[in-house]
Formats: sequence, C-alpha cells, structure tokens
Amino acid sequence: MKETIIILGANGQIGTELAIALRKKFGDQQVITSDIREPQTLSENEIFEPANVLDKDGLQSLFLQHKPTQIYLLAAMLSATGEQYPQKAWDLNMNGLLNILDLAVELGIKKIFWPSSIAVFGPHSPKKDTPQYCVMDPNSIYGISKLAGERLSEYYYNKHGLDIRSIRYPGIISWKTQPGGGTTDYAVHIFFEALRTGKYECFLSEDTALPMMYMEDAVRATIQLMDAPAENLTIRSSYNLAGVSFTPHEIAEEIKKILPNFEMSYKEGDPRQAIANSWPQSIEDDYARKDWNWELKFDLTAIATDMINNLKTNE
Ligand code: AKB
Repeated sequence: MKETIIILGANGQIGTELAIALRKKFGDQQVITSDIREPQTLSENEIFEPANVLDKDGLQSLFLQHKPTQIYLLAAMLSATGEQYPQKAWDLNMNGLLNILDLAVELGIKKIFWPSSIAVFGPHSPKKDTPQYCVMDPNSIYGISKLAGERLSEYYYNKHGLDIRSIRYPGIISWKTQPGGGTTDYAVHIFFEALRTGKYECFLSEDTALPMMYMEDAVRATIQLMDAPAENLTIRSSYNLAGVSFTPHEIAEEIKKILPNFEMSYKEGDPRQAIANSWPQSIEDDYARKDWNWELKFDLTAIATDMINNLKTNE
C-alpha cells in the first residue's frame, strides 16, 4: 500500500531531519511537511502546508485533502520554555495531541507517531538505568504533559485500536538544525560555540549526566519503530531508548581530543539545572531491543567526531 505521510511541526530539530529521511524512503510527493512557520528551504518537488495543531478544523481540512496514512506529530514546547509559559506548554502539548488522536480515529488514519521524552521521569524515579516501568513523578510542565500524553496514547490504542507509536527521546544532538527551549540543548550549542569561538559556558554543572542520542540514531529508531509489525509492539505508551549518557565535563573532554584549545566554563544558578537534576542519568531500553531489534550506533566519540566534521564542512 502506498503511504502518504504528514509531519506536523516539521521545521523543528527532529522534523527537519525526519522529513529528509522520509522523503528519501517514500518519495517527495508522499511526504507533506507542515508547521506554523514557513520552511527556510523547500525544493521544487517538496510539499509544504501551513497548519497549527491547535486548529482542529484546519487539521481536518488538511487531512481530508491529503488523506494521510501516517502522521508524525512533532509540534511541542520543550522543557525549559515550558517553565516560562506553562499554560501555553500544556495547551500545545496536550490539545495538539488530542486533536490528532480524535481526527485519526474519526478519519481512520492508519498510524501515528508522537514523541515522548525522558522528562516523563521525576525525582523519585530510579536515577541510573531507569527501567521502562517505575515510579514516574515528573515535575516540569513539559514532563507532566508528556506523561499525560503517554497515558492518552495507550488509552486510544486500547479503546479505539489506534496504531500509535512513541519513543521517549533522550536529548537529541544534531548539526543541521539547532534545538530550541530544551534542557539538553547545551550538548548541541557546545559544538557550534567550540567551532565559532573556541569556548563554551555551560548552563549545567560539569557532573550532570543525562541520556543523549545522535540525530542519525534518533531518525533511524523512529522509522524502525514505525516499520515494525504491530503485533511485535508490547508498549503503546512510549518506549525507553537509552542512547548514550555523559556529563558536560565528559563531552568537553571529547571535544578537546579534536579541538585541543577548546575551553569550557560553567555558570551556576540556571533554572535548567533543577530540571536536569530531576531526570534520569541513564536509561534501560530492553523493550525496544526485544520488540523491534533496536541497536545504537553512535557513542560519544562518534557523535563528537561526526558533529565537528559536519559543522566544519558546512561552515
Ligand atoms: C528537553 O531538553 O526538553 C528535550 C527533551 C529531553 O525532551 N530535549
């Protein structure tokens, strides 16, 4: 069967690269990107439609026009910005998801992807090797909205048979598009600043370990999960993905192996530190390995090498 895919929130960090990969796999005409902002570039054969995930009527017209078989809902407000605008974060993250879930059921859309996050865990979750199932008491509005979204996803799967699939993304590291408004953003900004100025002032303390993942792995995981036979999937809330865990000190040391003059300093008192402190330091992903054969490719050394090579080449 021919797939038609709509990516909502396609101009963000993950959407930009997912769109490239999905266009490669399914063809330009089968992938429609959508966002409230116009894309920076759009080649001749690519299709873009403006849409706001909070405008249910607008979404309905978009879906009736293009008849998607798959939707990727990536529009969201991340953890740090969410703390500045909690009401807006809740509205966008929850009502955006509810609009898609309801329209998918009403219009019989086959498959939905929606990202969750390591932010669903909280201060009482185990900090190391956090398992799929454990105490979850997120204390950021972003984490609370993601956990509620996970429960809704599983509910729509059980109640309506909606084929919804999800990953709890760690911090995503990429060079094509920078992230915005997250707690893990330092692990991307550090590379841009290392090449631009040779130094970086980190807003997290040097020993704050967090799970991260290279974009190439994140995109591959997402497509692999969407391709997996439905009967193999035992989780309809959201799958843990371990990625690679490291501290700001460890990533700085890795960068110094390639750029020996790089200097790292630390700024205390940033509100993102409290968010990071509430998240796991490392995560277990045995369900993803078992259910859809997940395997990570990029460790910290491979990430640092690839980031610096690409940023240098594309300067
Ligand atoms: C954030 O830092 O808010 C995101 C996330 C881990 O979900 N990158």
